[in-house]
Amino acid sequence: MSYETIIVETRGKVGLITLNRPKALNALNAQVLADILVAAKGFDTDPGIGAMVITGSEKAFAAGADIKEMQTIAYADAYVQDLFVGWEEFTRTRKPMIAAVAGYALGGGCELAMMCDFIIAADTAKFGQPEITLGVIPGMGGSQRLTRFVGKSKAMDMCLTGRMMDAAEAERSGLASRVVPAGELVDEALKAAARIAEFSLPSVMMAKEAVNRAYETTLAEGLRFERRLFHSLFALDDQKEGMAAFAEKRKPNFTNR
Ligand code: CO8
Repeated sequence: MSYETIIVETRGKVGLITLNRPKALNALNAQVLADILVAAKGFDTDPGIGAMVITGSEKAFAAGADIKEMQTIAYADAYVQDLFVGWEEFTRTRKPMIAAVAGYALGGGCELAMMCDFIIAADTAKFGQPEITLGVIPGMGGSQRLTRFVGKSKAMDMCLTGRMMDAAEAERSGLASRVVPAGELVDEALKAAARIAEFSLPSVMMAKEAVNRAYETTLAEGLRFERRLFHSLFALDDQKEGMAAFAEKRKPNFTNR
């Protein structure tokens, strides 16, 4: 499979997607969406892959939706085509997806990072929702996901002033799970993904599903959902293996069954 706008590699059990439109600071156009969806779906259905990483360049994770592609779109077309709805498919990826962010993650770039399961930021990362400076607002979840990540006050600040948040502030406010030196970003993200990929895939996928449910439901419903998933894990060989390995003081040999 050849891609126009991304580089796709596997590192052991980890799928790595690197945005590759350097001249446009990895701005997200229709081709980037098409390429990312094919790559992510391919990894999601590949039994040899346990987790994924998506990253950009040193200068930019992604500087937003492609402004030049967007600027002439008519309202009727935006509405009828449900502009950007395709990105929802990316969020249906079932295996863990880590965003490894260096440099600019602006607008759609910040939104793409937030669509991933967690964000590891380089100390050079800059997050922002600058759409207001273009006469629009976030269009792919920024006003909703950023608010859930960092709370109303900071989300309002970001969406209304269009200011950027540096890596330290992003970690402090819960947007990034950790900050690492820029030169170690991809290795650190790959290491985290490789660790996840060593665990039992069904339990990893259920953990992701359970945490995501916290965003969509009440606490009582979420707790019931978690408990049912937890119970169902006792039907797996991997639960028996994981607990036997602990008792026998050895490494578990998970079979994803
Ligand atoms: N779209 C298209 N081209 C871009 C974009 C973009 N978002 N960002 C940068 N580029 C291009 C520039 O036009 C320039 O191209 P050229 O050399 O042909 O002029 C090249 O990338 C390099 O950029 P700069 O020369 O501007 O580089 P600087 O280092 O001077 O500045 C910045 C870097 C600060 C990141 C600056 O490029 C910038 O402000 N970019 C725009 C950021 C922005 O406003 N992003 C929000 C876009 S709107 C949006 O994302 C709506 C979200 C809706 C949902 C999206 C779903 C994915």
